[in-house]
Amino acid sequence: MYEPKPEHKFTFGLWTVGSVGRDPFGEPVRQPLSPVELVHLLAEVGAYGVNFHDNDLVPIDATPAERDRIVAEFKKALAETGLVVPMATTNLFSDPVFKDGAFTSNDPRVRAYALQKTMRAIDLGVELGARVYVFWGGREGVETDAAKDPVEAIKRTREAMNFLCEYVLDQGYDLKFALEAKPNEPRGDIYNATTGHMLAFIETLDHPEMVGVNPEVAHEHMAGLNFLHAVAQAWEAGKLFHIDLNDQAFGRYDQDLRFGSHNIKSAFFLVKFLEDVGYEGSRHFDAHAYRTEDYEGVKDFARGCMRTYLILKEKAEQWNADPEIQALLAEINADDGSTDAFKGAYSAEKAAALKAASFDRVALGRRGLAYERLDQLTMEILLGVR
Ligand code: GLT
Ligand code: MN
Ligand code: MN
Repeated sequence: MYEPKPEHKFTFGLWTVGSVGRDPFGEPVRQPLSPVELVHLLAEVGAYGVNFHDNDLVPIDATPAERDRIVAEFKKALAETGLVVPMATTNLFSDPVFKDGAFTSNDPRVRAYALQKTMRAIDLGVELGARVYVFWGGREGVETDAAKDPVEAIKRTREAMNFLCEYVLDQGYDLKFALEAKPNEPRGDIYNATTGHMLAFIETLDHPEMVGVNPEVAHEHMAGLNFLHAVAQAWEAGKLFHIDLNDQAFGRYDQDLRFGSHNIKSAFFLVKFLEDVGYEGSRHFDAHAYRTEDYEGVKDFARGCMRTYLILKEKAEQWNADPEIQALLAEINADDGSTDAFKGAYSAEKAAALKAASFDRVALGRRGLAYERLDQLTMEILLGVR
């Protein structure tokens, strides 16, 4: 009943199911699997697609011949399993060369190398079918503001994005960029810390139409923010090009938990939003299994992400069809028409009429809104008793 199907567009990064469970305090707990093995694992659990960083697939020091062999094997695994590659990205954070950032590094040679690496990674992503290209600037930040001028950092990021947009246009690629914000980790503070920052930044680019966002549940939660509101703002602006689904306890380190495993109500309203508005992009799970798991546990993790999404999708349909909820919504949004004359665009006449109108402020303030009842009905649907 909750079986994943291609139309659900469930995708995983190679780095997600491929995580070997290394953390700042501990060594890997799982043997690494090859990209080909990971494609087969994802096919086994029913995923639709697989995404990757350049170096998840091709090691940073591979020769051109090695690259070609790896890419050919990967393409064969995709053909065998039917998996697609909707998104690709660049690793601009693991190698020591990026310890002070890539596009925002103080060293112009590092900035140039980051551009070169990204152009090559874009070529690789496009070769494998990617239509969305993600930028997550994990190292684009500081531990001390003595180190970098934050205005300069924004200018360097803009210069890089403008350069890469022109590169994509020049190549004739059908590719959109999606910028992914994160407030901190691995840097003390990362520039353009939230999806809201990114949305403002995008409008300053030479080709804003090519660039949107890739919001991630955990990253907005790390900033103490309401993820749904970030997603809704991106959607309303026509900028929701991709989404990273996972979970995260507020106030903790970067956890990347299985989707819906921690904040059930937030996950519910998120799924309901994506389904209600008809978001057509990938549902990408950027998370990893607990460090306690072997690869059977990794499959449980991946299946759990998709299954929870589909359960919440069904709950959203139930919520939308619930007569009592709908009656409450109708009451909440009722309009007696008494303010029709003031609605819409400004005119001097409207403003004058509105200034002269009288309102029963006390009565308006006394009205009960029944949100307690509405939320309890929501909880009862989620808890399975309704
Ligand atoms: C990294 C990060 C994610 C980003 C990935 C894309 S890599 O795991 O934690 O949030 O989406 O670069
Ligand atoms: Mn993350
Ligand atoms: Mn992510």
